[in-house]
Amino acid sequence: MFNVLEKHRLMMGMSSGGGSGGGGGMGAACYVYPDTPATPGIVTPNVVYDRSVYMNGSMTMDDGKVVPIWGFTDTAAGQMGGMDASGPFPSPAMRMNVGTIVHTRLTVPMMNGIHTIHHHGIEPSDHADGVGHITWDVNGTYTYQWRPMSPGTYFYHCHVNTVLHAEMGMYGALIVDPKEGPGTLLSGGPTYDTEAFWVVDDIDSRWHNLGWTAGTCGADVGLNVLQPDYFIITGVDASGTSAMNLPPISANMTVGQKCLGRYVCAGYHPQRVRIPAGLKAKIYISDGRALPNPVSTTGFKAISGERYDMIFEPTQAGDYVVEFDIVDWITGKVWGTARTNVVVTS
Ligand SMILES: [Cu+2]
Repeated sequence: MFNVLEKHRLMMGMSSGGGSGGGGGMGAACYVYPDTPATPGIVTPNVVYDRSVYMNGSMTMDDGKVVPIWGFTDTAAGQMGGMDASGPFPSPAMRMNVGTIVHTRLTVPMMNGIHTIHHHGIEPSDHADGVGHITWDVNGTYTYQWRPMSPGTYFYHCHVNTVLHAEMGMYGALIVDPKEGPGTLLSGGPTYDTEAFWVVDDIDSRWHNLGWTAGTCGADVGLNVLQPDYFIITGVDASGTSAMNLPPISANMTVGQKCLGRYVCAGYHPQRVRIPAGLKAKIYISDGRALPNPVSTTGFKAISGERYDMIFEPTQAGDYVVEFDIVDWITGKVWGTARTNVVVTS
């Protein structure tokens, strides 16, 4: 794990990778971050989300294995941040109506390295985008100012050493409602009665013992090889039955109601979604943009960061199991399947 000496080296702009005598990069900074500036053009927000970072979280899988997890805490709710702090997984959700002026205040404790918050799909101005290196990384406090303009399902995540930090669990839901608020998917309709939240992720537990700078100094730490051994939905091991009958991952509804499935592909391998025909699923929004014409579906393939908002209007009672195959991006092999269900009563 990251230690004080490494931190000092990083702050001094010295190489910390590969021990002594490694080839190349002698004296070159392998990870330098500028001071975070003041937020330009800052105005009074409608809503503020206070976030810090935890790096001592964990998730216990169905087989008893404990996998280290990092994420964001909601400090306004009293959740602490820090190297020794734990917190919720996934990170606390953000939810607001379109047009809301939002401030995300990220505070990274000194010894927690550096992190950012990228509001995926929102497309704010550069200085609010949270993409490390391209804008700036945060060690201290920075306020992201942004304003969502399209309803739908999004997510936020850390964008520092992204391949690792997102895998470690540094993400949370970001839901944008139309001006009517929750219960309406798009302004003017359609409406829905219940919601299911499916953040589907593949976990390679070997990666979860790496330090936060792993790979950033050029060392090969294996981040090009993802061999997932756990398959989760919204922070629950979903290889077996743990994610069944577990709202708000699964959903309960009656015939005549409408259920909204909010799906985020949060893994790295492509995912093949399989939806029972009896759910009569229709996709209304893809990646935060309303489709000109809703599309009926019994399944589709998604890749990292994609989101789909779909409404189910089943006409018959039943226990409908929805499955997500994790498909190797090169070989097409199925690494595993995550499952949950929508229970429809008459
Ligand atoms: Cu991070």
